[in-house]
Amino acid sequence: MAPYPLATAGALLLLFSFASAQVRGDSLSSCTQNDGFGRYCPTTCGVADYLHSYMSGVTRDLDYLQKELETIGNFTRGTEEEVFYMKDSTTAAQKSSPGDTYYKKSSNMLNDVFRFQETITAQEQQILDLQSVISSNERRMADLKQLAFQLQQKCSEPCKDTVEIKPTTGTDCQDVANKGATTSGLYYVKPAKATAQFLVYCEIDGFGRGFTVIQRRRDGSVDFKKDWVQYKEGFGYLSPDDTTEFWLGNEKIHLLSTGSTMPIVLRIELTDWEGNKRHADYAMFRVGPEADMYRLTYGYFFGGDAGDAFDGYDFGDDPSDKFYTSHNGMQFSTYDKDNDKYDGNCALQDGSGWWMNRCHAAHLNGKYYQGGRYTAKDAGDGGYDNGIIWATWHNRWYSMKETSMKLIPVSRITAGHGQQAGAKQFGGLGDS
Ligand SMILES: [Ca+2]
Repeated sequence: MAPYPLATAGALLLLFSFASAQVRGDSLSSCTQNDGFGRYCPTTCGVADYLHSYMSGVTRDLDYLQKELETIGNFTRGTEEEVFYMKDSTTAAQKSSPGDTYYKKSSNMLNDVFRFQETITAQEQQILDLQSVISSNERRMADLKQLAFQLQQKCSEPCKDTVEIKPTTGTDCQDVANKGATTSGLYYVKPAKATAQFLVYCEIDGFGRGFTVIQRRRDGSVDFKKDWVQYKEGFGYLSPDDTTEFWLGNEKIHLLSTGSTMPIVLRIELTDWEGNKRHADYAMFRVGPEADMYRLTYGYFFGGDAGDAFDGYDFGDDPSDKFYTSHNGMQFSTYDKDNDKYDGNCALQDGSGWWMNRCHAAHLNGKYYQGGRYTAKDAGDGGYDNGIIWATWHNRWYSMKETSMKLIPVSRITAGHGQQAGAKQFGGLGDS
């Protein structure tokens, strides 16, 4: 701050000089201007005039100088304040910043806290997941409880599933019909050679015809892949209203087809997936005894719009196709009893029991295919044509929707249609 008082002192000195000149009575305004200050001996007036001529400039300079000094002074104070602030800040920072060890410790602790937080979040998610599993299990348990409750209620009710078995009996269904039975249903029959009566479904129509049904397919509810004993004894379910699938059994079929002195007709009825119905009849149908492996024989194709598939079918693969797919004279085969004419095992390949040749053009115990059409891929293992086949109607990769095989004495087959027994034309008969 030293320059400030010095400048002030200088200015005061100059002013004092001018004042002194005036005080001595010299009029500054009347003094003749003299350029050469050293050329003449200066008078008080002359000096005063000289000084006066420079005064305003000097005053300006002094004012400027003073302002500069003031600015510098202000600036310096600001800088000092900055420095003090910085010092204070440094001190404060020094005071507030912890020692290295504590800093490390606390940051470690912070990291631990973060880790714990993460763990807790993960565990919370796990808990949520477990809770959802628990509630889903609870729902399932509630469903099961409900189901168990329903079952319990059903079981506590007395069984309503009674089957009416008609009182009339006979050697077969035609005999039953002959004795006056007029409605279809379950009847006991006892063929001539049978040692005991057994239950059959009789289809009795308005013409007094009694068909003994030996096979029924209608919805695929029964698996026809069965062994020798099962085919011998029969399987599936007999129902009084023709709503179930079954194979009556080779032994019973043998007894029914050989017990009568009257020639028997095997009627085959087929329904495809478009709703079309066709049939085929075989006269003098017989199934031999078990000793002859329930061999199938028939006298001749009696007729029917489904065609004579039992006689084989020329699939076009080989000239021998028709011969090797015929069925008359074939023994019965199951997957566990191979009586076919093939090196392999037709019944095993096709998963059924049937009068296999090498192998078949008719195969009514085949695998049930919903919708009818199927491929080698659908057939699985080996891709054999293993559906419910009647090749003279739908030759390949087509499985029937419904089939039935029924027996009736040849004398009754044309009843009610004004045709003589043995007539070969058979369009649309007997679809009851
Ligand atoms: Ca074989």
